[in-house]
Amino acid sequence: HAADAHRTDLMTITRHVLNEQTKYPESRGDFTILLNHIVLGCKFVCSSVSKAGLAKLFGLAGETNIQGEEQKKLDVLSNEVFVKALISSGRTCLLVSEEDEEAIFVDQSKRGKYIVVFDPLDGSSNIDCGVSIGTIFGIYMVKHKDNPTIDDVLQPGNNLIAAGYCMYGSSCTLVLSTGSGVNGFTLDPSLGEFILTHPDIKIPKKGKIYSVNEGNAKNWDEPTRKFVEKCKFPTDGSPPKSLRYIGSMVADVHRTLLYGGIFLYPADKKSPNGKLRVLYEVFPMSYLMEQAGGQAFTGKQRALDLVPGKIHERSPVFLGSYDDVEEIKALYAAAGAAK
Ligand code: P6P
Repeated sequence: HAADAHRTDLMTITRHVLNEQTKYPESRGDFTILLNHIVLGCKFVCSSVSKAGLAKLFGLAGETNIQGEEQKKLDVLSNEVFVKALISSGRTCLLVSEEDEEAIFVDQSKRGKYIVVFDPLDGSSNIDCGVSIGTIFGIYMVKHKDNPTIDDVLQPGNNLIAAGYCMYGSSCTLVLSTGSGVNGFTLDPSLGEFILTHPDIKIPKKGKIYSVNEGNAKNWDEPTRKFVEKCKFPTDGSPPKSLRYIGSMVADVHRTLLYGGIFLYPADKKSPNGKLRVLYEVFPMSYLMEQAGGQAFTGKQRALDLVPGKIHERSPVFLGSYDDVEEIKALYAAAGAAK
């Protein structure tokens, strides 16, 4: 029976990616091995985050633990786990992490052909109050495996071959695209496996939610101000949009992907390039949005066309439902034309 098949025909993330790899007959499973090591990092973080509160209770997190060792903050610990897992996979040659000022060049003996950019624990300031946080990652192919350079990672988001995030919330959900659509997997702790729960995610063409930190409204530019005004006081007789802002990018983007709407982190007078980082926040989320039928815009151009000059560069970003992003693009175009 179909139901039984569903129960016994477990579509794990590994099996799903192996199926996708069959499209590339020459592939030797390197990507699958790389992904399995990213998944290992996500399982570790999921387990640690769910205990973070308890750890705090027992005075472990952020203070000296019973062995008198300085307990590392969770984002530092998560970063170490991801860096070690990625290097030990033997499939990477260059890593960029939100936690490390410099890019990490993998030793020749462990070098592979992939580059991974990642934020090991985005939104980590929300851990202590139990708000969902996440890991965000993007994967590029190196140009010359024997001589990876920093230029290999200063590529437009267009060149991403895969991107995803893992959200540590009421459940542990990993959302991934390898270039042919977006799929969501939920961790079954009893199996220790990510099981396909959200096949072929498509974002609604238009949404009823806008997601922005209204506390920055004083510093917004005209197009953003006008767009948010229209969300609250529509002029075409449509009902006002709802505001939902969690302040944790993975949670706000995941809700936008599933429910539709638009997520904005605009530039403002205080931060002319906005707050979010191009390589491991803007690019992976923009890639996922496009793969799910949405789009992502920087205020000046398509987000994935951006070419970063530095590995921790920031950019404004407007991403989500296709029609909603079109509206703010029109406002920026009008402002640009008006100049
Ligand atoms: P603000 C978390 O600190 C983060 O990097 C993203 O996860 C989140 O979207 C954003 O910053 C929230 O920033 O300025 O609204 O608190």
